[in-house]
Amino acid sequence: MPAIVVLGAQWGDEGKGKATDLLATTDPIDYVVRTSGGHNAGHTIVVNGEKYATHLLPSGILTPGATSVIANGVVVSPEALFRELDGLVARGVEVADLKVSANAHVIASYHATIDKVTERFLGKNQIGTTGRGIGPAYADKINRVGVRVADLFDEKILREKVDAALDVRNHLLTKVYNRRAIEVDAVVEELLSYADRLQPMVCDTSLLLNQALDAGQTVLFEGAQATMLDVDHGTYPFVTSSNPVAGGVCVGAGIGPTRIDRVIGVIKAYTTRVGSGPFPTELFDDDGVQLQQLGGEIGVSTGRTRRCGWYDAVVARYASRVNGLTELFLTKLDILGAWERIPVCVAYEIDGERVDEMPMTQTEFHHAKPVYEYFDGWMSDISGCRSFDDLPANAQVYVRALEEMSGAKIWGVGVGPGREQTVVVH
Ligand code: 2SA
Ligand code: GDP
Ligand code: MG
Repeated sequence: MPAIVVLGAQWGDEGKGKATDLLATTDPIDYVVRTSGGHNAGHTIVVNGEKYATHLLPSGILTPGATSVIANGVVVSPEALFRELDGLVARGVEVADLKVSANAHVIASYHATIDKVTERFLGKNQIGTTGRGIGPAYADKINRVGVRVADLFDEKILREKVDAALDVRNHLLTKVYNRRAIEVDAVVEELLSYADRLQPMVCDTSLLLNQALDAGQTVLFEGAQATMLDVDHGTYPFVTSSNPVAGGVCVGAGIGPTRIDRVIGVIKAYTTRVGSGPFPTELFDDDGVQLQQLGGEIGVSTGRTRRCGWYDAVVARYASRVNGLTELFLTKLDILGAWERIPVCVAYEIDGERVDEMPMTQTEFHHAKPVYEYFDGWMSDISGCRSFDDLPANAQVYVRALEEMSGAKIWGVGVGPGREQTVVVH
């Protein structure tokens, strides 16, 4: 199976890091690749009880023998990149080989400044971004005034590009937001300070990955954020500024769609979301608080509390459809061991009508009320289960029911954060 995509099927934090790590340690993987987003991601991996978090780096950085790749679709903060690498090295981790695309766009500190100022300006309409400068960096890219990794190696070109980018930004900052202008010299100096260390990692990652696939090597594309945060297919405008869906992998890595063999959607046995935006199954009662606490639902990058709700099969079916999922990996089933009765959203009621698929407009989605079906809980600790047959009968029924209503086969179930706490279903 040469090309495998792992992506988020809900609003993020489904356990993509764990799924990637699991795949990379059970089968030999040659490359682990990030294709979208930046250091707004937070992927947790637990190995032998030790917890690691990756943000900009692919989780594969912890897998000996695999080369990690940050491909063209990613927005790269060199400061965050080296901080993360140094943090892992300081913990004694032997970091894998890392390649960075010459075409990836660069996040400078002013992007984070603009991100935060814009959020403050939006007030109650704010997106709830991670404040990492992701949106402003993608905006520069689309406005064709972005700085790319390759530009860091030619000071003259770098200065021209920063100058062009700040032209518009400074007008907005000084005239609309009433802030000080950002100085070209300071940005150029900041970015140049990373150039020497970055240069040996930089290459044409599209060529590298296509050659690897031609040679029959295995490439794992690790998603960041998730389907419902996709700028085209998510709950716009409450989304991130990239395409975390499967189609985004081709654009973000420079490979063709015919290359991809498996698309695995990672999905929690319940739902969480960080930041603003609609969330039909969100709970505002004790169940929500309990899911948040038992599930340890706190943002890996920003430490924000995640909003919690029941499993939403409409979202799951939508994710299966827009990503062409071949499989689902269901995580955190163990967390549901505390409930006697588990609701699952099977459809929505929108303005008095039952709707079985994701509604066409955001207005309808904002009005969607969950229609629940109820399942008997198993009221036990399943974190020690290692095969499907080990799971209590009610947990097996729950998994099979979710599979039936979610549009893709479930190949694995997470019963704890550890690499080994997994049940393979098929
Ligand atoms: P941004 O910063 O422009 O990408 O924010 C836009 C929206 O995307 C959401 N977003 C995320 N949602 C879940 N997890 C993310 N990563 C971190 C984690 C989040 C954290 O793994 O925990 O630490 O808070 C992530 N990154 C972006 C964001 O909440 C906005 O709704
Ligand atoms: P990602 O962004 O999709 O990689 O997910 P995060 O790392 O942000 O959040 C997922 C959290 O769930 C992490 O703390 C994981 O260690 C944890 N996790 C993943 N799978 C399981 C599971 O099956 N059970 C439990 N209890 N925790 C899990
Ligand atoms: Mg996360």
